[in-house]
Amino acid sequence: MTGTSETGQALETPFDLAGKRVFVAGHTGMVGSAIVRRLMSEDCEILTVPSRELDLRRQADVENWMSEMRPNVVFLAAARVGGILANSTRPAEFLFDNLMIESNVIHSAYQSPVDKLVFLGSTCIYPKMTSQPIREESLLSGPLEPTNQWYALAKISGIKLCEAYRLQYGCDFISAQPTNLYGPGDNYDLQSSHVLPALLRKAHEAKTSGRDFLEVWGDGSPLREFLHVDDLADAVVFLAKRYSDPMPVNVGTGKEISIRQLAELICDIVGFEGELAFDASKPNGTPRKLTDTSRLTALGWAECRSLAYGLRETYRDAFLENSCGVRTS
Ligand code: GFB
Repeated sequence: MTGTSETGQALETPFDLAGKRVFVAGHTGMVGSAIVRRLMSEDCEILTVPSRELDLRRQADVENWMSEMRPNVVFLAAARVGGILANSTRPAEFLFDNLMIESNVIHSAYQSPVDKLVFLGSTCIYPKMTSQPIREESLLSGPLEPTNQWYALAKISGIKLCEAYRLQYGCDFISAQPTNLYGPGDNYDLQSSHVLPALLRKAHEAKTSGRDFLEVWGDGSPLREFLHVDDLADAVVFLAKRYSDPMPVNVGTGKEISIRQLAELICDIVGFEGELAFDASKPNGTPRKLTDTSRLTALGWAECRSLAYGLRETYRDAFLENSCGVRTS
């Protein structure tokens, strides 16, 4: 099917992944590894490269690798990521690393040339205070949340790079904005992790060590939306095939939960019966971040796991079965 985008650009949908050489940048991370798992059911050749062999922050190396490997499709999931503490205490890394990775991969994808590129952003690109649920049109309509402004600015640049290369060179580069993610391959290091893996680990350790409280950062009031990473991977592969437009697409569940409720749910799943102890010296971050997913659902995609189901599965399969989140490689 051929159509026209909001900017008048010709669209080619559905885009066929069959027989294509598909590069997943960031394949060892939580998102990249989920995309690789999802692509295994597509009739395509998956290309990956470990970071010790290719540092995506180095322009010449990326250009050489891309011109040698000639991928037809790129999923750009490589990024410096982390939770609220890592974001606010390592601003240079979050800004510099992400800007370099995006610039190098997107520019060399244009040079190669790559037929389709899917850039993975984040819902933290949206203003701290904006109408909820958040529509894609809210981008750049107000100030960012200070705790993750560095990461957000880099991700906004990635979205704009995709848009710019589409406008100037006609590249079919799109971007998806995932809400807060969880699932296999998550980071359980308490200094750099996101809230969900941190609370799973802390609740598990509190239970096994007989402690009577679980420390929860902030006051428990912030609202967040959580999406299983395998559902995200399904959505981005869906978008690669069905979407061709400069407007980013939110990927979420459209359902929110407070941090207090999340902590209670995790305690229930883990079987920890102690009290919640809120640490107000830690930041709350953005008060609410619920995505409007109507652009994605109008295309025909539906998220499948409930949070309670996905959390049980993650605790059992990704945490307990995997040395309680301790990475062995
Ligand atoms: O997941 P998180 O680190 O990041 O924190 P954001 C979410 C909320 O959970 C904050 C609270 O209000 C935290 O204070 N929280 C409670 C905890 N206990 C804990 C804990 O033990 N560890 C952590 N980490 N948080 C991230 C951005 O924002 O969202 C990233 O920093 C990214 O850049 C990601 O965009 C999607 O949800 O606030």
